[in-house]
Amino acid sequence: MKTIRIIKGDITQVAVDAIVNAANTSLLGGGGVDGAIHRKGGAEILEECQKIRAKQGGCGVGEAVVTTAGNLPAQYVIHTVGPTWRKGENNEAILLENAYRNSFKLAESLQLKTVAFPNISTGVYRFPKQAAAQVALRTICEELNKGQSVQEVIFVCFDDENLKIYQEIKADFLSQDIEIM
Ligand code: AR6
Repeated sequence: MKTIRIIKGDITQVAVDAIVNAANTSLLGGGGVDGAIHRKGGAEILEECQKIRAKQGGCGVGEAVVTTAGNLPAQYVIHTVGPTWRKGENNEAILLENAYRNSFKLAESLQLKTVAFPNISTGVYRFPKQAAAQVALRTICEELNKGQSVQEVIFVCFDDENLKIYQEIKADFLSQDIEIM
Protein backbone atom coordinates (compact mmCIF):
# COMPACT_ATOMS: atom_id res chain seq x y z
CA MET A 1 0.00 0.00 0.00
CA LYS A 2 1.34 3.42 -0.96
CA THR A 3 0.88 6.47 1.25
CA ILE A 4 0.09 10.15 0.90
CA ARG A 5 0.74 12.17 4.02
CA ILE A 6 -0.59 15.71 4.53
CA ILE A 7 1.32 17.73 7.10
CA LYS A 8 1.81 21.32 8.14
CA GLY A 9 5.40 22.46 8.24
CA ASP A 10 8.54 23.77 6.63
CA ILE A 11 9.70 21.57 3.75
CA THR A 12 13.37 22.41 4.40
CA GLN A 13 13.11 20.35 7.59
CA VAL A 14 11.62 17.23 6.05
CA ALA A 15 13.95 14.21 5.83
CA VAL A 16 12.90 12.44 2.62
CA ASP A 17 14.75 11.23 -0.46
CA ALA A 18 13.72 14.37 -2.36
CA ILE A 19 11.94 17.61 -1.61
CA VAL A 20 10.40 19.50 -4.51
CA ASN A 21 11.12 23.21 -4.94
CA ALA A 22 8.61 25.68 -6.43
CA ALA A 23 11.30 27.45 -8.45
CA ASN A 24 11.21 29.85 -11.41
CA THR A 25 12.55 29.31 -14.92
CA SER A 26 15.88 30.96 -14.10
CA LEU A 27 16.69 28.40 -11.36
CA LEU A 28 18.58 31.19 -9.60
CA GLY A 29 16.43 31.30 -6.48
CA GLY A 30 13.80 33.76 -5.32
CA GLY A 31 11.37 34.23 -2.44
CA GLY A 32 8.94 31.82 -0.78
CA VAL A 33 9.88 28.18 -0.54
CA ASP A 34 12.59 28.64 -3.19
CA GLY A 35 14.32 31.25 -1.04
CA ALA A 36 14.10 29.06 2.06
CA ILE A 37 15.56 26.02 0.25
CA HIS A 38 18.55 27.95 -1.14
CA ARG A 39 19.17 29.78 2.15
CA LYS A 40 19.13 26.67 4.29
CA GLY A 41 20.57 24.26 1.73
CA GLY A 42 23.67 26.37 1.03
CA ALA A 43 25.65 27.38 -2.05
CA GLU A 44 26.01 23.87 -3.45
CA ILE A 45 22.40 23.90 -4.68
CA LEU A 46 22.87 27.16 -6.60
CA GLU A 47 26.14 25.88 -8.09
CA GLU A 48 24.35 22.85 -9.52
CA CYS A 49 21.49 25.04 -10.76
CA GLN A 50 24.03 27.19 -12.59
CA LYS A 51 25.48 24.11 -14.26
CA ILE A 52 22.00 23.10 -15.44
CA ARG A 53 21.47 26.65 -16.78
CA ALA A 54 24.76 26.47 -18.69
CA LYS A 55 23.70 23.18 -20.23
CA GLN A 56 19.99 23.73 -20.95
CA GLY A 57 19.21 27.36 -20.13
CA GLY A 58 17.05 26.94 -17.03
CA CYS A 59 13.83 25.00 -16.52
CA GLY A 60 10.60 25.42 -18.46
CA VAL A 61 7.19 25.86 -16.84
CA GLY A 62 5.90 22.39 -15.93
CA GLU A 63 9.33 20.79 -16.21
CA ALA A 64 11.66 19.51 -13.50
CA VAL A 65 15.40 19.17 -12.83
CA VAL A 66 17.35 17.70 -9.92
CA THR A 67 20.25 18.88 -7.75
CA THR A 68 21.82 17.93 -4.46
CA ALA A 69 20.01 19.10 -1.32
CA GLY A 70 23.25 20.50 0.12
CA ASN A 71 22.93 20.92 3.90
CA LEU A 72 19.25 19.97 4.02
CA PRO A 73 18.14 16.66 5.58
CA ALA A 74 16.75 15.51 2.20
CA GLN A 75 19.04 13.85 -0.33
CA TYR A 76 17.92 15.71 -3.46
CA VAL A 77 16.02 18.84 -4.46
CA ILE A 78 13.77 18.45 -7.49
CA HIS A 79 13.24 21.94 -8.89
CA THR A 80 10.04 22.44 -10.83
CA VAL A 81 8.35 25.57 -12.16
CA GLY A 82 4.63 26.02 -11.67
CA PRO A 83 2.56 28.41 -13.81
CA THR A 84 1.73 31.98 -12.86
CA TRP A 85 -2.05 32.31 -12.53
CA ARG A 86 -3.45 34.58 -15.25
CA LYS A 87 -7.23 34.21 -14.80
CA GLY A 88 -6.96 30.53 -15.74
CA GLU A 89 -6.89 31.44 -19.42
CA ASN A 90 -3.38 30.23 -20.18
CA ASN A 91 -3.41 26.49 -19.59
CA GLU A 92 -2.50 26.96 -15.94
CA ALA A 93 -4.14 23.74 -14.70
CA ILE A 94 -2.33 21.60 -17.29
CA LEU A 95 0.98 23.31 -16.55
CA LEU A 96 0.54 22.73 -12.81
CA GLU A 97 -0.30 19.11 -13.47
CA ASN A 98 2.87 18.82 -15.57
CA ALA A 99 4.94 20.27 -12.71
CA TYR A 100 3.68 17.60 -10.29
CA ARG A 101 3.87 14.80 -12.88
CA ASN A 102 7.36 15.59 -14.16
CA SER A 103 8.71 15.98 -10.61
CA PHE A 104 7.25 12.61 -9.67
CA LYS A 105 8.64 10.97 -12.81
CA LEU A 106 12.10 12.34 -12.08
CA ALA A 107 11.88 10.83 -8.57
CA GLU A 108 10.87 7.52 -10.15
CA SER A 109 13.80 7.64 -12.57
CA LEU A 110 16.15 8.13 -9.61
CA GLN A 111 14.44 5.19 -7.88
CA LEU A 112 13.51 7.24 -4.85
CA LYS A 113 11.07 6.03 -2.20
CA THR A 114 9.86 9.23 -0.49
CA VAL A 115 9.14 12.66 -1.96
CA ALA A 116 7.78 15.85 -0.36
CA PHE A 117 5.94 18.56 -2.31
CA PRO A 118 5.10 22.14 -1.35
CA ASN A 119 1.85 23.70 -2.60
CA ILE A 120 3.34 24.71 -5.96
CA SER A 121 2.15 28.01 -7.52
CA THR A 122 -0.12 28.95 -4.58
CA GLY A 123 2.15 31.71 -3.23
CA VAL A 124 3.77 34.36 -5.40
CA TYR A 125 2.23 32.75 -8.53
CA ARG A 126 -1.34 33.15 -7.10
CA PHE A 127 -2.90 29.91 -8.37
CA PRO A 128 -6.21 29.48 -6.45
CA LYS A 129 -5.48 27.11 -3.57
CA GLN A 130 -8.53 24.90 -3.80
CA ALA A 131 -8.06 24.24 -7.52
CA ALA A 132 -4.32 23.71 -7.07
CA ALA A 133 -4.90 21.13 -4.33
CA GLN A 134 -7.30 19.21 -6.60
CA VAL A 135 -4.67 19.11 -9.35
CA ALA A 136 -1.93 18.06 -6.90
CA LEU A 137 -3.87 15.20 -5.30
CA ARG A 138 -5.35 13.93 -8.57
CA THR A 139 -2.01 13.91 -10.39
CA ILE A 140 -0.05 12.32 -7.55
CA CYS A 141 -2.67 9.59 -7.03
CA GLU A 142 -2.48 8.77 -10.75
CA GLU A 143 1.30 8.65 -10.70
CA LEU A 144 1.50 6.59 -7.49
CA ASN A 145 -0.81 4.05 -9.09
CA LYS A 146 1.40 3.83 -12.19
CA GLY A 147 4.80 4.08 -10.51
CA GLN A 148 7.16 1.44 -9.16
CA SER A 149 9.58 3.15 -6.85
CA VAL A 150 8.01 6.00 -4.89
CA GLN A 151 6.06 4.63 -1.93
CA GLU A 152 5.23 7.78 -0.02
CA VAL A 153 4.42 11.36 -1.02
CA ILE A 154 4.18 14.09 1.62
CA PHE A 155 2.29 17.30 0.90
CA VAL A 156 3.90 19.91 3.15
CA CYS A 157 1.44 22.75 3.73
CA PHE A 158 3.03 25.91 5.05
CA ASP A 159 -0.15 27.88 5.64
CA ASP A 160 -3.30 26.85 7.53
CA GLU A 161 -5.51 27.58 4.54
CA ASN A 162 -3.77 25.00 2.36
CA LEU A 163 -3.70 22.46 5.20
CA LYS A 164 -7.45 22.85 5.69
CA ILE A 165 -8.15 22.48 1.97
CA TYR A 166 -6.05 19.30 1.66
CA GLN A 167 -7.70 17.80 4.75
CA GLU A 168 -11.14 18.63 3.39
CA ILE A 169 -10.69 17.17 -0.08
CA LYS A 170 -8.56 14.12 0.70
CA ALA A 171 -11.64 11.88 1.08
CA ASP A 172 -12.38 12.41 -2.63
CA PHE A 173 -9.11 10.65 -3.52
CA LEU A 174 -9.27 7.58 -1.31
CA SER A 175 -8.73 4.29 -3.11
CA GLN A 176 -7.83 0.71 -2.30
CA ASP A 177 -4.22 1.22 -3.24
CA ILE A 178 -3.37 4.55 -1.62
CA GLU A 179 -3.73 5.46 2.02
CA ILE A 180 -4.10 9.20 2.69
CA MET A 181 -3.24 10.38 6.17
N1 AR6 B 1 8.05 25.08 3.28
C1 AR6 B 1 6.92 24.70 2.65
N2 AR6 B 1 6.12 25.55 1.97
C2 AR6 B 1 6.49 26.86 1.93
C3 AR6 B 1 7.67 27.35 2.56
C4 AR6 B 1 8.46 26.39 3.26
N3 AR6 B 1 9.60 26.73 3.88
N4 AR6 B 1 7.74 28.70 2.33
C5 AR6 B 1 6.64 29.03 1.61
N5 AR6 B 1 5.89 27.94 1.38
P1 AR6 B 1 5.85 30.25 -3.33
P2 AR6 B 1 5.05 29.86 -6.14
C6 AR6 B 1 4.61 27.77 0.64
O1 AR6 B 1 5.56 31.69 -3.41
O2 AR6 B 1 3.70 30.39 -5.86
C7 AR6 B 1 9.58 32.28 -5.72
O3 AR6 B 1 10.08 33.57 -5.64
C8 AR6 B 1 3.76 29.00 0.42
O4 AR6 B 1 2.94 29.24 1.58
O5 AR6 B 1 7.07 29.79 -2.63
O6 AR6 B 1 5.16 28.58 -6.94
C9 AR6 B 1 10.16 31.48 -6.87
O7 AR6 B 1 11.51 31.85 -7.13
C10 AR6 B 1 2.90 28.57 -0.76
O8 AR6 B 1 1.77 27.83 -0.31
O9 AR6 B 1 5.94 29.59 -4.82
C11 AR6 B 1 9.28 31.85 -8.02
O10 AR6 B 1 9.67 33.07 -8.61
C12 AR6 B 1 3.80 27.61 -1.52
O11 AR6 B 1 4.92 27.36 -0.68
C13 AR6 B 1 7.92 32.02 -7.36
O12 AR6 B 1 8.19 32.33 -6.00
C14 AR6 B 1 4.30 28.17 -2.84
O13 AR6 B 1 4.58 29.54 -2.69
C15 AR6 B 1 7.13 30.75 -7.38
O14 AR6 B 1 5.85 31.00 -6.87
